[in-house]
Formats: sequence, structure tokens, C-alpha cells
Amino acid sequence: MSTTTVHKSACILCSINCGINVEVDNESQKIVKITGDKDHPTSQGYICQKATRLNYYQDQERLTTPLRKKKDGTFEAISWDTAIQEIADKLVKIRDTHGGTSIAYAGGGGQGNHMAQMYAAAFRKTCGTPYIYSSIAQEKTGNFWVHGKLFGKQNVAYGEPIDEAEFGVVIGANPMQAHGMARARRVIGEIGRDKNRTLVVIDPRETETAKKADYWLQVKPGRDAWLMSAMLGIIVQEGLEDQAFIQAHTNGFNAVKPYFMEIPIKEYAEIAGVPYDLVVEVTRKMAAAKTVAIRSDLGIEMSLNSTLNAYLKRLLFLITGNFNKKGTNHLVTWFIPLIGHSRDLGEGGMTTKVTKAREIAKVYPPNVLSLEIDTDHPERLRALVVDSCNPVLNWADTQAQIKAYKKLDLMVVVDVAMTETAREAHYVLPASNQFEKYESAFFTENFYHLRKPIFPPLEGTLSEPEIYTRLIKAMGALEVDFTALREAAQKDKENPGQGIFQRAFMQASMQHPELRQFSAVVLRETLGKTLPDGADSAAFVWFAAQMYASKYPEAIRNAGIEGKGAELGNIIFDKILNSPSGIKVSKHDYSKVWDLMKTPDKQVNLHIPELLDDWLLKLPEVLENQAALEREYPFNLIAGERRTYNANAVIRNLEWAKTDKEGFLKVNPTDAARHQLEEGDPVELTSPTGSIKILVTITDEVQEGVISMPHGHGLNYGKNRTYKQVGAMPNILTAAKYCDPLAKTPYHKNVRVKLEKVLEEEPELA
Ligand SMILES: Nc1nc2c(c(=O)[nH]1)N[C@H]1C(S)=C(S)[C@@H](COP(=O)(O)OP(=O)(O)OC[C@H]3O[C@@H](n4cnc5c(=O)[nH]c(N)nc54)[C@H](O)[C@@H]3O)O[C@H]1N2
Ligand SMILES: Nc1nc2c(c(=O)[nH]1)N[C@H]1C(S)=C(S)[C@@H](COP(=O)(O)OP(=O)(O)OC[C@H]3O[C@@H](n4cnc5c(=O)[nH]c(N)nc54)[C@H](O)[C@@H]3O)O[C@H]1N2
Ligand code: SF4
Ligand SMILES: [Mo]
Repeated sequence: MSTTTVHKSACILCSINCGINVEVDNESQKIVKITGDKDHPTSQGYICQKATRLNYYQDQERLTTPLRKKKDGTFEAISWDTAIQEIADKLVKIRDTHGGTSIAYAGGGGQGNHMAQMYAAAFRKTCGTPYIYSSIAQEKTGNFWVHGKLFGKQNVAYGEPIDEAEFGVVIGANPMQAHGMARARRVIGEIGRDKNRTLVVIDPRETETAKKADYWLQVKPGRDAWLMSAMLGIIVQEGLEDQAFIQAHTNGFNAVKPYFMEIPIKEYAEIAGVPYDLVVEVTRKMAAAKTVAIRSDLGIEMSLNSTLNAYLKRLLFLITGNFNKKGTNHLVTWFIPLIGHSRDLGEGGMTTKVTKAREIAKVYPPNVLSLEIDTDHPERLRALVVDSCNPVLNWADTQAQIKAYKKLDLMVVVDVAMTETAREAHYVLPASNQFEKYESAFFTENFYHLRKPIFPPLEGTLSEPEIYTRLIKAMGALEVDFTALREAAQKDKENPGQGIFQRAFMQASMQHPELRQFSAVVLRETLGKTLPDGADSAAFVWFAAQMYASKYPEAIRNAGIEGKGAELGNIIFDKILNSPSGIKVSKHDYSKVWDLMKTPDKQVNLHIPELLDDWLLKLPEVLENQAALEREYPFNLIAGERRTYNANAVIRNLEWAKTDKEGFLKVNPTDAARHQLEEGDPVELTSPTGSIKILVTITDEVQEGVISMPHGHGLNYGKNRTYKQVGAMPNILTAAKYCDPLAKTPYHKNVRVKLEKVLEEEPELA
């Protein structure tokens, strides 16, 4: 019998990044078992069914050599040196002819490969482009923009701990399937059973989470803004707001209040499709609760009124005094900031060149990407580098994207697999996967997990830090002599605790300010070479630790990490290197969280006039504008449900799914009867943009007129490069223009379609 070795790592299938033990057969080098890691500070041994089958991520068909597209549209294998030099030369030429802003980057690191981002940032600087199109800008940017107004900066980090609240509200999220919070199923189960706690779920679908709730408000799709306005109306009209909190911590309540004094509550509840009495009962109970936390996700973000929803949700917890104390939504910190702050329009903020979409939190919205390319505008995008992202499948309007990408002078995709997007590229670069390189996980607040590789890199692949470093150098940047810094790193290793490298690094940054934008690369080339076990890519964590230590020393000590001054950063870094299950880097005292506010007076600015005058007051127009579309396309398709066996589109091995391989469309029994549909029948869905075929499953989990299909299906699977599409691609149906007017987040949960039974299967083309 062969022996096995157990490695610690993290699941990469959702943002929670639960700790895992990966047992590998020493002989075959195959993963034989995956279990939850009990030592992981946040997941504490919890994993869901998806992680137990991560071996299918490891065993999927991979890219093993750089590829270049030939004139006839097929790919040829080329060497790394050729690929890097050709791509670098083309980028330099495009940059020098049309400016860096003609180059865009798409990606940002899926659900766990973020190490690359520090290096990608240096690469973008070399290209001279601010344009990073990120999946996060098709969900969370409305929230970030609202945070900028309320809390002073778009990049404040905040948590939604419904597990600690007496009264938890889940709106447009399904943590039982999608998680979005640690140990979701256990926690939701506990709250549901606890007589002293209340769980409210607001969702048009009777989700697994709704089934556990005390109250399920079956809102009509896209009508949350009316429901939340009605709730705010009840609060102010009945005088249920928390005056003491409002006085102590906020500005502008008197300007906001009149808008909600005017809300016709009954009418709004009716528009939302929720019984008036139920809205009143839940709202009064919420206002009376000692602690309230509200958690939301795509159901209100990828929906009508996305940015307004973000504001109304926050007003609900703010005016009831449920903020910045235990059991309520509160500010936290990230060890490494996930996003930045962008100045708004009118303050000199940046936009895209063609559609003038605003930059929010330093990212740009996927919805406008094809419009920025497929145009004759002189400042259009001409080059695109995509990394760990599959826009053709996952971003709005698959066909429009494919058409646009054909216009690019250069398109490069860095991925582990031959994705739908990679097929469109001029060059495809094969990356080592997330179990073959140093990686990190830090989505969770006050937490950092450095993951060591489990396997050597697959032959022919490189890690992203190496790919970007090579590209940067081949573009002629960073021609600097690192000898002094390398020597300092070596001396520091031999004489720890004296700050030798720290001083040398600071001195180098002062002497060569231009180095700052390359700091991850510089650290990898210097300090990185002295780190154990080939951890060179993790060297930038040393810098992050210094920054974090200088900002939050008290919170760090609160988490049990002792140390003073400059030494504290080094201590955190050493702890990170030596904590295979990750560490809690800090713990913020509730009395101190107000310090994390970014407004000058540390008060919340409740009043956002543009959302009130230009949006809340104009809600009736939103309904009117939708009416014609709704008449012609009678079904509301929720295009992108999170299910048991989809994990965005990370696993390209169909065997991993035990159920729902086809990705069924959920249809209500009455609608099914009306269209003479039986279980498993194929239907055609047609939107103003395109049409797809999909198989039906009949369930009263969805109400009449509402249908729901999974996210991440329609992938091309195959062995030995014979690919076949399984399931339907949701974004054939979506379009760039159906999106939030402010943040440009798509209406993927409100896709209007017609449904027709497919009478006869047409013969498949050979
Ligand atoms: N299994 C699995 N888990 C995942 C992922 C995955 O692909 N698979 N993806 C991860 C990612 S990237 C993300 S962003 C999260 C997303 O996590 P969630 O947002 O929690 O998941 P979804 O299923 O997309 O949508 C949430 C809910 O919104 C509801 N909804 C639809 N329309 C409306 C509406 O108009 N109003 C309201 N109130 N609700 C509505 C849907 O019925 C659904 O129950 O999941 C993460 N977790
Ligand atoms: N209609 C509709 N569309 C949606 C959604 C929806 O609900 N409805 N949800 C949206 C949401 S919330 C999100 S977050 C996006 C997600 O969409 P994407 O941002 O495209 O993310 P993933 O599907 O996770 O794709 C990750 C890619 O990374 C690759 N990969 C895996 N490991 C590595 C690695 O180590 N290195 C590199 N370089 N690549 C790697 C995978 O092969 C895959 O191609 O989809 C969005 N699209
Ligand atoms: S909750 Fe998310 S991170 Fe945890 S095991 Fe499931 S998919 Fe993986
Ligand atoms: Mo997402």
C-alpha cells in the first residue's frame, strides 16, 4: 500500500476560502481525500460538498505550453521566451503609438488566486493603463460608491455578521448554497433554531435559506427598492428610528427623513408583492430588536436599482442604530486592501474613454468592456490582457464580446485551461494552478492565509508572478541593479531583528521613487530569494505586514500578536510564513471601530441627494420604463443561481458535479402546465439579445412568471482537446445596456425572456 501526505491549503471555490487538509498519494501524486482543517481560524473545520471534490480541479485538462493563434484561427505551440518577447514588443508598440489607456486588463483573481495581483499591478503600470475590468465591478461597486458617500471612502471594509445579531436579515443572498459567510450552513441552521433570534429572508425564490427563516418575504424580482423604501417609511412615519444613535453618529438625518415621510407604504408594499401587514410586522420587530445585521448579495446588486438598493439597505441599519457595535454591520480592516478609493465624477474622478463609465474603487465595469473596444472612437481599447477570468462566459453579452475581441490588435489570456475566452485570444499563456504555487487568501476581514504549493508546477506552466515579472522586464522596465538590496536581504537573514533589510528597502525607495510601483517585483527579486521553500512570490507580504503594523498596532496586539514598533511587521510576517492554516492578524475593539471611519468628523453622512432626488423620487419611472419590455418578454429569468455543483466556472471537469450536470431551468408548475412542459423537456429562452436551449425542472420554489437558471454552466468540457458544450450559457441572453445607470452593474437577476417549448430536437450537426 502506498503512503500519503497531508497538506494544508484552502478551498478556492468561493470567497470564504475554507481551510482544507489535502491528502495526496505519494506514489501517484493524486489527491485521495479532502477534509476541513480544524486549525483554520475562520472555517474551523467546516467545508461544503464542493471542496471535497477539488481533486477535479487538479485533474482537469490543462494548458501546458504558450500558444499563438495562426492566420487560420488555430493555435500553435511556442516557447515561453518567444511568447513573452512577442507580447512585450506588441504592448510597447501599442502603448507608444496610442497611449497606455488603449490597453486594458481584465481579471483580478477568481476566488483565491490573488498573489498575482500585486505583480499584475506593476505590469499595468508598465503598460501605462489604469484600466482594470474586474468581476467585482459587476456586483459590488454600487456598494463601494455608497460607502464613499456614507463613510468617507469607497474602500472602507465592512462586515455583515448576521450570526451575531438578534435579528438577521438576508436580502438577495442564499448563504445555504452560495455561502458568502463562514460556516454558513451551520450558522443559518443555528439562527433558525434559536427561539431568541429572528431570521428574515427577502427573496423571490423559496431558497434553502428561506426555508430556515422565521419570515420569508417573497418579493417580486427587482422590486426590493419599493420594499425597503416601505420599511424605511414605516420606521420614520411611526417614529421608530434610534434618535440617540442618529444624534451621536450621523449627519443629515433631517434632510433624509422627509423623503420617507412621503412614501405611500401600502402602495409600495403592493408593488413589491409583499403583504402590507407582513412588512409592518417585520419592520416593527426589526426596529425593536437589540441588534440587527443585514446581509445582501447579488439578488439586489445584479438587479434593478442596484446602487439605490445599496443605499436603502444601509439606511435601514443606520437609522435603527445598528452599526459599529457587536451583532450589527460594522467596519473592519483587510490585511491587504482588496480595492481602492476613486474620486467621484465632479471631483476629477476617472472614467473610461468611450462610454465614460466611472471608475469606482479603482476598478471598471465589465458591462462596458465590449463597447470600449467595438467602436471607431480614436481612444478605443486596442489590447486586452485577461487573467484568471472568463469574460466570454461570465460577463454580459457573450456574442457582443466575441465580436469586439476580433477588433483587438492584441489579446492575451493567462489561464490554467482552454476557456471560451482563451479561444478568442492571440496568445494563451499557461499558468500553474492554485495548488502548484504559493497563493494567498484574504477576503475575510482581519485575516491572512499564505498557502504553500502542494504539487510542483505542471511542466510547461509558470506562476503569474513569474509571468508578469518576465513581461515587465521584456518591456524594458525595471532595468535596475538589485545587488545592494540582495546583499541587505542576505545580511538580514544572518542577523535577524536588526531591521537591516527594512532600512535598505526604505533607502532604495527614497533614492528611486520610480521603484515604488514595482515593489512586489523588487521584493520578490531581493528579499524573496532569501525566503525558505521557494516562497519568493510571498515577499510582498513582508511589505504588507509593515504597512498593516504601522496602521493598526493595537488591534494586532489585541489578536495576541506581541511586538513593538518596526519589529511588529516582521513578527506578523514570520507568523504568516509559519501558519499553514492562516492567522487572524488583528481584532478591533468595538469601542475603536469608529476610528475606521473615513469622514473627517467620523460621522456617517446619511444624506446622498443624487440617490434621493434623481432616483428614489423617480422610482415610478423605473416601472414605466420596464413595462414595454415586460409585456413583450413575459418571464423574469434569474440568470445565475448558485447551486450545489457550480463554482463560478473554475472546474472544467464535468465529472466533479454529482447532480445537475445539465444545469436545469426551474419553472413553476402552473407555467409548466400552461406550456405543456414535463420534467426534462427542452425549452428555448429568447431575450432581446439572443436565445438558448435549456432543460426544464418543475418546482414551486419559483413563483409564476419567474424562472431560474444556474451560473457557470455552458462550459466546454473535453479530453484530448475535443470539446463539447454542456448546459446553457446565461450570458448569451444578457446585454451590456441592461445595467445600473450609476455603477453599470448588470441586471443578471432580471433578464426578461420569452419561453417556448422546443417541439422536436433538431438533428445535431456532425
Ligand atoms: N455554489 C456556489 N457558490 C458560490 C458561487 C458559485 O458559483 N457556486 N459563486 C460565488 C460568488 S462569485 C458570488 S458573488 C456569490 C453570490 O452569492 P449569492 O448572491 O448569495 O447567490 P445567488 O444565487 O447568485 O443569488 C442570491 C439570491 O438572490 C435571489 N434573487 C434573485 N432576484 C432577486 C431580487 O430581485 N430580489 C431579491 N431580494 N433577491 C433576488 C436569488 O433567488 C438567490 O437566492 O456566491 C459565491 N458562492
Ligand atoms: N448571468 C450571470 N453571469 C454572471 C453571474 C451571474 O450571477 N449571472 N455571476 C457573476 C459573478 S458574481 C462573478 S464573480 C463572475 C465570475 O466570473 P470570472 O471572474 O470569470 O471567474 P471564474 O468563473 O471564477 O473564472 C476563473 C478563471 O480562472 C481560471 N483559473 C483557475 N485557477 C487559476 C490559476 O491559478 N491561475 C489562472 N491564471 N487562472 C486560473 C479558471 O480556469 C477560470 O477560467 O461571473 C459573473 N457572471
Ligand atoms: S464554503 Fe466556499 S470555500 Fe468553503 S468549502 Fe464551500 S466552496 Fe469552498
Ligand atoms: Mo461573484
